[in-house]
This record gives sequence, structure tokens and C-alpha cells, in this order.
Amino acid sequence: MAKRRRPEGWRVFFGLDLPVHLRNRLAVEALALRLPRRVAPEDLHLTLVFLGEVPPDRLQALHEAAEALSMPGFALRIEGLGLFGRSAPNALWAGLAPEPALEALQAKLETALRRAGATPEKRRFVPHITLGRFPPQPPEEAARLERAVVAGSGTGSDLFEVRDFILFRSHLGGDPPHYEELARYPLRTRPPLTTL
Ligand code: 2AM
Repeated sequence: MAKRRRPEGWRVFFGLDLPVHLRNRLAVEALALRLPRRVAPEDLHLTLVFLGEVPPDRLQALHEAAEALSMPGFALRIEGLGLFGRSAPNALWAGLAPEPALEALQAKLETALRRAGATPEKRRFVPHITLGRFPPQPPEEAARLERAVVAGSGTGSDLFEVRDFILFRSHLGGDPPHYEELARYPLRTRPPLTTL
């Protein structure tokens, strides 16, 4: 029998959570889209930097690097839908309206984590909230999902404030995976308009 590889560390990533009303709304959308497998509403999130398995004794340095960042808060808006997996899609996601402050936070965090010894993948950052992850879909289902994405291109949410980011641990044991919040890092508050 093949031996199962022992995990070398904790599977961790940095990301943003979402207001409950938006998670619920996305969950309803995912239901309406009849996705082959949906992400549970409480697990919906936006990944900033995926680190994979990190030995617990190396986590402290990454935590300190994240703590030392001083970045401003910002507002985001969910906008449109997208698919990963070219001809055989394996994930459907909600996109975000472009926001330079989000890109800046992601880039600064990734650089700080690399300096602290992490080796995140060099994937281009595509801000997204995965609504469903599933086995690669056959052509008919792929075509249905593509039509749903085109139909959903005009949909979006109101702006919502992002005041912090989070270090998550991903527990793969269960199905679906469960994400545990390990630490939360505040972003700088924006001055109210009246004091400008
Ligand atoms: P996804 O939503 O596009 O699947 C936890 O797995 C989070 O890290 C998910 O949001 C996942 O993105 C993201 N992630 C990024 N790169 C990953 C990788 N190589 N393996 C697993 N998850 C990854």
C-alpha cells in the first residue's frame, strides 16, 4: 500500500473575509448557478497570498512580517463572474472591481513574506472569491457554466470596507476543507471626509 506523505507543516494562506450579508448573497448566487460543488458560505474568502505547507516554527517570522505592514484600508466591490480551467472548467468565481489599494496590499504582503523566508507561487494575482471548486467539467456542462458567466458579467455588489486581513490555516481533512483564522492584521483607518 502506498504510504501517505506526512504533512511537513500547516497549510496556510493570507486573505480577506467578507461581510456576512455578501457571503449569504454569493451563496444564493452559487445555488442559482447550479454549480457541481459549492463552497460553504462561511468559507467564502479572497486569497491574497497562498503559502502552502509551512513548518509551524517558521510561521512566527511570517506572522511578524504581516504585523509590521502598515497599509491603508480600502473599499471593494464584487463584480462579474469567471472560470478557471480553460476548456474544462474546475472553478467558478466572483470577481472584484479593480482597486489599486488591494493590488498594493497583495504586492507588499507577498514581498514582505518572501523576505521573511516564504516561497509563495509566482502565479499572477487574480482577485477572486471562489464560489465552487469541482472536477474538470465535460463540454456540455462547461458550455452551460460559460453562458452563466457571460450572463453574470453585469452583476455586482455595493462597496464594502476592508479593515483587516487574516492568516488562515486550511484543514483539508474534512470535505469541504475548513479554514481556521490564526491571526488578524488591522489596516490603517481612512480619515473621515470631514477632516480632510
Ligand atoms: P482558489 O479559491 O482559487 O482555489 C485556500 O486553498 C485558498 O488558497 C483558496 O482560496 C485557493 O484559491 C488559494 N490558493 C492559491 N493557490 C493555491 C494552490 N496552489 N493550492 C491550493 N489553494 C491555492
